[in-house]
Amino acid sequence: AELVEQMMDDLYDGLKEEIEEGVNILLGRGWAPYRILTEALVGGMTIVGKDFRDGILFVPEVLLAAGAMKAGMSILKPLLAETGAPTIGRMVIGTVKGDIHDIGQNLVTMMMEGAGFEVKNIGINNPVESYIEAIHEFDADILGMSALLTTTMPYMKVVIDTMKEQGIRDDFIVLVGGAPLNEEFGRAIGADAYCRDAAVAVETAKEFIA
Ligand code: B1M
Repeated sequence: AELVEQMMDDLYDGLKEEIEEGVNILLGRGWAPYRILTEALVGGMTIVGKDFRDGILFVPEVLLAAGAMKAGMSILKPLLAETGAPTIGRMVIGTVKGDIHDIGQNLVTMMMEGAGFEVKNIGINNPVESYIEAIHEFDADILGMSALLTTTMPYMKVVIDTMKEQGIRDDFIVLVGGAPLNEEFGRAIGADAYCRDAAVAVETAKEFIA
């Protein structure tokens, strides 16, 4: 627990190598990769988020914290994907136009892959055309969209409305997520479900695929 607190501080300070070291130590102690992710890394980023909101941290510091988080995640990624689960579905995921936050959707990608989904992560700042091209090209069952800003989350509705216009809305399961969303928003824009976190995204995807 002391190490986890230290790692939260290190994440706050954007110390990439210390985070990598901490992840490896916890793995050595037998911690499950998912536990390390949620308790040390996401836990640390939550504190960063609060101080960012309160004007104590600024973009450059938060970028360093994000870099440290990504370094920790990349150690855990192969371990989460290593479950050997058979492929159960195909998903395209991306952050919406105007939004460059990608840590959450990278985490969702890792967890979905670990659960046996094939995932095409199309990155950040996606206009509707990119989503639609990707779901066709990848022959996806599921479209996942992520938004972290109250100003970008309405764009999810643009994507869903465009799918409706093209008559393809019901060919895909549409899941949405990101810190400012909630269930009501998901329903209002016509998504199939809102996913609070990566674990819920996996459970929800499995339910819809079954
Ligand atoms: Co930004 N930022 N940021 N930021 N940033 C927030 C989101 C903010 C809440 C911070 C704050 O004020 N407290 C705030 C938004 C306020 C609002 O809209 N009401 C904010 C702001 C204002 C901004 C800028 C405008 C700041 C500025 O420039 N003045 C700017 C906007 C840039 C843009 O996008 N156009 C900006 C920039 C940045 C950085 C570049 C510095 C950096 C991003 C780096 C990166 O992603 N590569 C950054 C960061 C790191 C954050 C916070 C601190 C952390 C986000 C994060 O990675 N969390 C964030 C504070 C916060 O969220 N409380 C903040 C960890 C991650 C694992 O959680 O992304 O929520 P999350 O994902 C979760 C779930 O939400 C869910 O599962 C994930 C795992 O459990 N989920 C999904 C997410 N997507 C899903 C998709 C699914 C399913 C589930 O599909 C099926």
